[in-house]
Amino acid sequence: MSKLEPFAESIFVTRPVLPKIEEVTEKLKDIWSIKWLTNNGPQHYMLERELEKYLKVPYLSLFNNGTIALIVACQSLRLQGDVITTPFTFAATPHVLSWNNINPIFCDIDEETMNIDAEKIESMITPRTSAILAVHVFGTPCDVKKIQQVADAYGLKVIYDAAHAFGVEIGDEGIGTFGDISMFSFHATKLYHTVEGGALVHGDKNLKQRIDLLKNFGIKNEDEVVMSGINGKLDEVRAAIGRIMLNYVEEEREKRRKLHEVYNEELGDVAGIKLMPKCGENVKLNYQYYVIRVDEKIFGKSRDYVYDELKKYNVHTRKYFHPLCSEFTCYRQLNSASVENLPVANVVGKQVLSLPMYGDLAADDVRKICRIIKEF
Ligand code: T4K
Repeated sequence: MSKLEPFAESIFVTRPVLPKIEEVTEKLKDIWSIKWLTNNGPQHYMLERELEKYLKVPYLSLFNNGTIALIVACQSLRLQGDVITTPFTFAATPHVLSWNNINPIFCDIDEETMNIDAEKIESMITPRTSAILAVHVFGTPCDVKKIQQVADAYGLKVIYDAAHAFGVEIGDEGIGTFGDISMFSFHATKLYHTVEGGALVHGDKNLKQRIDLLKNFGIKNEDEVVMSGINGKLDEVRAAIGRIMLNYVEEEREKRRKLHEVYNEELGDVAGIKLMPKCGENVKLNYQYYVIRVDEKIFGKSRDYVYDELKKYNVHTRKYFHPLCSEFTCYRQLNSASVENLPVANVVGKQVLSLPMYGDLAADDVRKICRIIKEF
């Protein structure tokens, strides 16, 4: 260990943004006064409209979490057979496919963006392929143009897992306007949250009707159940918290942008540490995560060494996304899960490390974390 002292209190990879408690109790009074707790109440209705505006999308349906939302997205587009996706993502992404009896087909990732390699998708398409499920990993937009071109050429649907990409824009367009459907997660660890929650967004009015039926057991009215749905509803308390949280999101984004700058300054010239990809000036990012890649050959220490040693300083980083989904016991027998098929993902998965990133983190603490890393 170096001369630097461990942090007195644990520094986690992230901390949730919390609204003032008085604001929450104020909103709770509204809910209490009308005794409407869930099932399409006024908070739910208003949050849907407010989020449509904020995310610049035509239609939005709220959900109780992002995973159920993504399961419903597959159902709403009647996907079947195989869906091409990335192994470099959270477990939820391939799991929603297998929960729909769809086979995930893993495609390798781009070395720079860590998103699905759009150039490789075409070679994975077979007559069984029904869609592409791509992820805007760490909020970096996928190559949406190329993905749409491939999808159009083969008549495939495109779903974006935009769990990390709340508020990201390309040009002036919300990230949720690309593909057939996008999913946002509003989990407590996200830039914007409703404690637990999520949403599907798209541009098709009929699809909204179908999605809203699917998330409410398929109940059309008191006399008719028209499809086999699920309970994906977001309750009024969390919808109310979501409405409050919308007032916090820009301030939080700006705080994180500044912390990104501090990390970039401190780690920018460290040999063997690769920073997050640079996006073009037309991309508005959300700075939700700060992720580095440790190249052991150049840095001299492995990612796992950095992770373990930082813990001794009370800094709790995360290896998002290790293991790769293709390494999970439930998927590793798939042909597409082989290391030969996923050479880039298998290297990146051993290098990535998510460093602490949340608005309340002090810039001096970021500098100290970087000094610790540099001393390794
Ligand atoms: N697709 C993608 C690409 C995703 O990343 C995710 C979720 C989904 C789909 C599914 O969306 P949801 O169904 O979750 O809406 C966390 C989140 O639980 C998960 O939402 C997220 N991705 C994933 C990347 O991260 P864990 O297991 O790493 O979280 P956990 O509990 O270890 O929390 C991380 C750190 O945050 C803790 O060390 C401390 C801090 N924390 C966490 C919680 C929950 C707090 O300070 N307070 C808290 O309340 O999965």
